[in-house]
Amino acid sequence: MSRLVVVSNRVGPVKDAARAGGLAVALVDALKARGGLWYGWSGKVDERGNDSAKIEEAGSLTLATVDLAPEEHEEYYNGFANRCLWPLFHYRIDLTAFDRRYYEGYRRVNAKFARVLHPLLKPDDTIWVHDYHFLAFGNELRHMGAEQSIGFFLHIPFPAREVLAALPHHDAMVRGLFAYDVIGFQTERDCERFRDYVVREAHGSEDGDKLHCFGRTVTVRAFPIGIDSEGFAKMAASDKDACKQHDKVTSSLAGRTQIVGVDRLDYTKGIAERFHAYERLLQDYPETRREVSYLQIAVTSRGDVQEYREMREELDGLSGHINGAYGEFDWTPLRYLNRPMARRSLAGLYRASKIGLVTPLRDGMNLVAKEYVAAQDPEDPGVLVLSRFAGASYQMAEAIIVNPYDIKGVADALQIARYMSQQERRERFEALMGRLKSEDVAHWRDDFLTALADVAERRIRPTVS
Ligand code: GDG
Repeated sequence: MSRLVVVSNRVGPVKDAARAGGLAVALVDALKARGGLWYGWSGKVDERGNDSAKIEEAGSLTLATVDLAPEEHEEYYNGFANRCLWPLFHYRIDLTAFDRRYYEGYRRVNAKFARVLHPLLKPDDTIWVHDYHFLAFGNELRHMGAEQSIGFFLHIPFPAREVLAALPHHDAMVRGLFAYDVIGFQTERDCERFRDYVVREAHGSEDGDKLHCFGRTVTVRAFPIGIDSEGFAKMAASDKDACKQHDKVTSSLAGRTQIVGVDRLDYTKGIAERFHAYERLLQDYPETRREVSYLQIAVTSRGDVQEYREMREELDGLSGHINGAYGEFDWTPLRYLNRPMARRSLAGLYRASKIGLVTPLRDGMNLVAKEYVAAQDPEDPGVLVLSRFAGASYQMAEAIIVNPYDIKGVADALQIARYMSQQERRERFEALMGRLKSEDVAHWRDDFLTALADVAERRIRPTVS
């Protein structure tokens, strides 16, 4: 079997992969099984922004990382990736920074990553590139003569044609993607939007799961990412820290129903709308007061981007308002925490919460929805309230599916969840959990790598544009 090379913006952790979550575990497992190289940014910003990789051996796998210079970090990471592609691909054109400097920096850094990796490659390596930080990476590698099989997986949504067209360099970007052999998306909807762009905007043609355009052919398919469902369920039910957290939360609730939300603090996650919906529940159904408790964990991310600072202020204001207006000396309606929680404790927290509230305005997949279900007690499971705009909704129809913009609709869904019978909860849980098990993270990884291997077998070596 050929060596696997994984390319992602951040590398690792390897030692503590189980603490970091399913994706790290899945990649580490595959890298260990085949012997592999994990390559990306070191997370360090260094004046010199070195042009060579730091190599570390971690058992049977190798880690290779590169530092970024301050200007590269600003233009590639904070700039084009997080202030342009992230908002645009999540339909927030209003927050998108269309700055040519960012685009040029992104291209330069993608080329630098390719230049540093190229001499480390072996002729029969299989290369798997992850996410929106590296849209241009495959094309840069091809220009350097790389002939290996290269697959790309996009973790975030692919936007509608008209939205993508707002990006000044959209055509060059999509053309660059055709350097890959397989392009994987989270959902069939993302594939449809990509095909629509290629056929109507770039005048390509489709043939099953193949797309022909720019003189090249790529395989385009949905590979919905999963979690380690069985491992997570086991952790929630029997890990010492998880059980401790579960018991602590349960006793602090004193019989109240807990609603839980867990998100990276990001404007795509719809946290403000969720706070409004919770307030609407307390308003429209006064009997819920003192009977429910909402815990929102929102860990700060990308704190040096202005839009994130503004959102934080808005959420601080809203949570203060809800607690001020509805709280009582012995009841805090909303507990809003910005500190991260250990993964094991998180599993116990999910299990102690009768309602999981996952209402992003747009999300590639959303792993929290899957973790919440996997953590439930099969005999007496909680209810998932899930946004229709999360990729996860296509695999999780037995959740209560909501429109996160419809504040009243979400409040009503919470009320339905509160009163759902145990039998209905169990039926929904069994259907959801069955699918989580068969479509877990190992399935996702193996499915993608098999698709890439199939193409490699039949492939004519691509030419560069
Ligand atoms: C991108 C896409 C796609 C959160 N708070 C804590 C904590 N978390 C963990 C969760 C979950 C992960 O972070 C978040 O994953 P999501 O899928 O919800 O969201 P993104 O970070 O936006 O991820 C997304 C994903 O890539 C994978 O393809 O699903 O659509 O946007 O695992 O549990 N973990 C711990 N403490 C916390 O406080 N330990």
